Formats: sequence, structure tokens, C-alpha cells
Amino acid sequence: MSDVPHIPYTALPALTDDERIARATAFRDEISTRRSCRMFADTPVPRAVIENAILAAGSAPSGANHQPWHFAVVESAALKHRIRLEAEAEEAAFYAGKAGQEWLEALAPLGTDSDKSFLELAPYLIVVFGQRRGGIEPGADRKNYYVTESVGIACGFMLAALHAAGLATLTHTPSPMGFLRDICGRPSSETPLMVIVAGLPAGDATIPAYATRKKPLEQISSWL
Ligand code: IYR
Repeated sequence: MSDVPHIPYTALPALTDDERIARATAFRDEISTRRSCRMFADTPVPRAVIENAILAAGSAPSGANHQPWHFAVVESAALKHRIRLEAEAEEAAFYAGKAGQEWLEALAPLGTDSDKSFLELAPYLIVVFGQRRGGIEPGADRKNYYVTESVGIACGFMLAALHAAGLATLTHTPSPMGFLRDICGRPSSETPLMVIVAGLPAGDATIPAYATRKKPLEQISSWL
């Protein structure tokens, strides 16, 4: 090893193999109940839930530990309204044919359409940006690495954290989504990657049954 400062890695508990299997199974059971929700209640949610989910996301691994992400939390009704209008304009064109037949056929079992009223109803829209440049120090302007991969992992952590806190989530990706940079006042070196919609599900929320169809282990893994 190099001689850069190291500290002991002691965070993991000592467990028996049976305990490890039980924990892995319990986590799988819990996270596999998460569903993408498109019907939200306007019930307020404490800001501390979102802050902690952002900190959980911020603990994700990243290229050179540069943490190339920014989370713009939109709670203002006026800004949510603007985002809804812009997103619905993009989605109207998308569903009217811009997406192409193959894409629209792929989405058909989910029953999605250009109505994005959840963008106004949900208490929080977390707009996730990837930073092409940055580095770890405030105000730094170094090149960042594996930005998409790093931000994707951070978003996974965030979804898991919000789910653990009992919130419904949706990863929403209007295309193109450059308008989010303007609305959130972010610099041109940042690229909006997704909107994470977070809140309580509407009392009568439903999900497309198709979304519960998950591939079995044999289909998603090989053991060599
Ligand atoms: N962004 C559109 C379309 C859409 C695309 C994919 I890929 C999805 O998994 C779901 C939706 C929309 O939000 O409706």
C-alpha cells in the first residue's frame, strides 16, 4: 500500500454466515417492495427526511472520490409548476410520436402518458445533476471521472434511503431536460440526469401490474 494516511476499517459487524444470509434476505425483501409511484399525495414530509436521504446519496462511491453530484431540492409551488409545464410539453411531443414506435410499444404495458401532475403534487422534486468538473474542495475546477456511473449509484442510495423512510419515489427523466438546469439555476458544467419525485403515495395510488414482474436470478446472473 502507498503511504497516504489510512484509518482502520471497523464499520462492519461480526456476523455468522446464517446472520449474513438473514440480513441479505431481509434487505432484499424490503428493497424489493419499492415501486415507481406516479400518484402522490400533497401531504408535507419533514425536510430532515430529504436531508438525510441526500447525505446517504452523498456517501456513495465515486470516481476519485470527487462526488460529482448536486441535488437541487424543489419545494416551491411556483417552481414545481414551471417544471411540470416544461416537462409536459416535452412529454406531449414524446408520446405524440417523437419517441418512435419501438419505445412507445415498450412503454405501453406501463400505461404512462404525458400527464405529469405528480410534479406539482409531490412535496419534493429532487433534481439530480452530474458535474463534469469539480473535485472535492469547494469551488474546485478539476476534471471529474465516471460521472454518470457515480451519480447513478448515488441515486440508488437515495432511492433506498427514501424507501426506508416510508416515502414513495419516482425516477423521472423528461427528454430533453436541459430546462431543469435553467429553472434550478445550475451552471452549464452540470447536466441534469434525473428528477427523483418523493412524497407519500396518494391514498388511492395504484401501480402498473407489469412493474412487479422482475427477472429471476437465473436470468440476471451467471456464476463462473
Ligand atoms: N419520460 C417519459 C417516458 C418514459 C420513459 C421510460 I424508458 C420509462 O421507463 C417511463 C417513462 C415519461 O416520464 O412518461
